[in-house]
Parts: sequence; structure tokens; C-alpha cells
Amino acid sequence: MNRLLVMTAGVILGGLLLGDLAGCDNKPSGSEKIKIGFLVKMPEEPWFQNEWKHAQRCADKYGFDLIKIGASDGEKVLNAINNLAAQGAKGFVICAPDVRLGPAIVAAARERNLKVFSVDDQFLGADGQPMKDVPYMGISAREIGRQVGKALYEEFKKRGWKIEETGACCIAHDQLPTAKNRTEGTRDALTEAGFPAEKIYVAQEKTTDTEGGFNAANSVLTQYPEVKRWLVFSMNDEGVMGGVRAMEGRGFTAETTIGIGIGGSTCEIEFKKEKPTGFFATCLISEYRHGYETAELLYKWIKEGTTPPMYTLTAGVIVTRETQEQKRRELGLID
Ligand code: FCA
Repeated sequence: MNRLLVMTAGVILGGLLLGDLAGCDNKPSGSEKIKIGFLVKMPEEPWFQNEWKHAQRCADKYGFDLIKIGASDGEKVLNAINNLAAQGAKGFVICAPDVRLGPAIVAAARERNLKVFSVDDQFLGADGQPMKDVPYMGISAREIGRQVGKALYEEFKKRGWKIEETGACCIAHDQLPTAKNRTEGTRDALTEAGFPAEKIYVAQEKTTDTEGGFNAANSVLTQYPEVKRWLVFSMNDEGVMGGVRAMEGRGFTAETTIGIGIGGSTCEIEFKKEKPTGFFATCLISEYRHGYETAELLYKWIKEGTTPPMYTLTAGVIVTRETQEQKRRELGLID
């Protein structure tokens, strides 16, 4: 989304809210069930579906209503906030479609007396800096990226690949800070381990889905046809899966590709395939914590006035197709 659109969304948000403030009273009242929204930027992505699933479990446990809304652009976020206010919601958890919408979202929520908790992607203020006054839970992006880099290097060594024949394909999305930190972490860990920085080929993906990863990887593959073996990494499973598909299109296989994602939900289908693919492993992160805990913290903030921690980073663990199921169970991600 461009700056103009973000600004326009801000103006519209302000305008709509001013016109509609009278009679808006959404303080918790006696016996009425508390309503909480959960807005995600890409509702079709398994990560976000699973966040919703765990948030719903939290709602069932505490007996509040959870309103799940997919909001893939500024206008949808705006409509969602209006909707939530109209339904008498008291707050919402949000992974915004553009982190620069932060100030507009906060202003809109404040006017409506809605509490905001940001998840996954931290809001940026007008100065381009993270908005530290909005509670946030995200992954420890740089560290998780580093884990991916270490694991890639280990596997590269284990297979005894020649460095002259190997390239690393970095599918980056630098406009989103959590994405940039992840892939930078991977690049750092790779080079610290001894992988030559000049053999890491970076392509920016336009979107953070499989298609985005596919297109970015294809541009790298076209530029470096001499590479015989590939390491692939990105900000999430989708990016790496897209990359692996692009490599398959050019004849690369599980023997000549080592792809390591970040996530653990989307790549389940990859791990379930009978024949292993180039998608070798993922850094499993916790949709349970991001879904359940954010909803719980917001609920307690509304109900009991308990201010949530302002900044929480969650950890990840590398899993392969062999270890992923057990780990997911251990972490409470599956029953
Ligand atoms: C971002 C990404 C998602 C997921 C999440 C933790 O929002 O877009 O794929 O990795 O962070």
C-alpha cells in the first residue's frame, strides 16, 4: 500500500469516527458477554486460521465472544473497526495489512473506546519507528532467522555440497520489519558460519504468499543458471514453498534443494507428501501463543484492567518432516 493510501485511510477513519461518536457507549456492562475482535491481514493463510482457532479456544474458556475478521487492506480495517464498535466490542487483536496504518488504527480505536493489541507485525508510527505504546506480540524475528541460517549451513555441510556449485536464494520482503529481520538473521548466520556473502542472491517478493515466493525465486533462477544446488529461505513457509516450486520447475529436487521455512502450519502439506521435496525443514513458531495469549491478555485488560506486557517475543524451534508432528504436539499446536 502506498503512503497516499495510508494517509487517505487515516483521514477517512478520522472523518467517519467524528460523524458517528454520539451514543457510542461500549464500556463493559454487568452480565453482557464481552466481545473482542481478531483482525488478520491474510485470512486464507493457515498461520492466521490457526491463530483464530486458538483465540476461539480462549474465548470458549473465558466465555467471551470472538469476532474474526479478515482485513486485507486499509479500507477493510476501517470497516472492521466500525463494525466492531457497532456491535459493542471492547477491543481487538490485529495483524495489520500494512504496519504504517498503525497511527490511523490507534486513533480510530481510541475514538471508539476500543483497546488494541497488535500481533505478528508491529505498527510503525509516523516517524517510521515501532509504536511502543501499543502492546505487541511477535516472533523473535532475527534470532529465528539465525536458527534457519545455522540449520541451512549444517545441512549443506552434511551433504558435502561443493560451495562452487551452490547458491543461496533469499526471498526477502524488506518493507515489513519482521520480515527483514528474519531474512537478515539468516544471511548473518550463513555468512558467520562460512558461507560466502556473494553467493547469497536476494530477490524481493511483492507479496508474502506462495506466489510471491515463486516469482521472486524465478527471477533469481533466471539470473544464476550456473548454480547446481540451492539453499532457499524467506520470511515464512509460503515464501520457501514458492521458491521450492520455482526450483522444481527448473528440474531441482529434494537432492539439490534445501529449503527451510518459518511457520509450521502451511508447510504441513509439504511434509505430508509421500516423497520428500526440497522443503527440508521449518522453524516452528507458536500460533497458539499468538492466538490464545493475545486474546487472553486483551480480555483481562478489558475485564480486569490488567495492563498487558507491551512487548513479547516468542521463540521458534527447527523441525523436519520427521520431527514436526511430535514437536507440534508438545507445543500444544495440535491435539
Ligand atoms: C507475519 C507473516 C506471517 C507469519 C507471522 C508470524 O505476519 O506474514 O506469515 O509468519 O508474521
